Amino acid sequence: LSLERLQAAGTGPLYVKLRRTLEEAVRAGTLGHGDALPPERDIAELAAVSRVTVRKAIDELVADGLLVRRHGSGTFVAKPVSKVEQRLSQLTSFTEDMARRGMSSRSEWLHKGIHTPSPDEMMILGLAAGLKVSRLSRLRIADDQPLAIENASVSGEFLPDPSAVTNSLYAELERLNVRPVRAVQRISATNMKEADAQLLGVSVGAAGLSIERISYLGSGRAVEFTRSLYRGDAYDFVAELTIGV
Ligand code: 16G
Repeated sequence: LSLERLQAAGTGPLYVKLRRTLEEAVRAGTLGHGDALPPERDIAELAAVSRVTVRKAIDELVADGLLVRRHGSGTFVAKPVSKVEQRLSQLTSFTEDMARRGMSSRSEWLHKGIHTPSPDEMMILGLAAGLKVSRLSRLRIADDQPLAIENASVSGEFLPDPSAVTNSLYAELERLNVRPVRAVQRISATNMKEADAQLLGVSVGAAGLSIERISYLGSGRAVEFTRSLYRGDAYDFVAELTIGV
């Protein structure tokens, strides 16, 4: 980043030239993926431009997804994410999905506990009065890339001890003979709020997919009610369609 670089960056307003210079630095590897950008004040001084110009150039690169702004820690070069393509017709677990792709998966636990159910959980899981619910919240990571935040609620009748789930929830449900065989999933668009963006390593306001899954046993009883937030830049959900009559 220097005055000379900026002058060599073609024509147009200063912030556009600065944006091009920063893009070029990432392309050339001078700024590596995950690297922190120098403070705006330093960039302004190096390139001999105003802080308003720096802010504008950075804002555009954040909107493009090349840079990520994290509150309290600065601006970073985004890590490119490899997209996951997931079929919408199969009831699989995250662990299985990733293993099938040859990727390693792990969870960073945010919460595991037994609770008195909320009215939503009570209704959706069809809980009898007095029954508890096991809640499991975690950040799901594949090949060191955070992909989703999942908040699962499972009827206490089927999963009395959430601490028994160390990695795969479905593997534990299978062991307990209550692995779901059918699920209904709802996907909607959302923008990331600060706390979630921080966990997923994306900018506040980045595109996300909010996914709700309710899964059932063969008997029709609901086992799991999971609300997840997936990175919009990391997932393609693919459904096969057949002609309807
Ligand atoms: C998937 C499911 C989630 C389920 C989890 C179990 C979606 C949107 N969600 O991530 O509902 O709880 O798999 O994964 O697909 P696990 O067995 O690896 O813990």
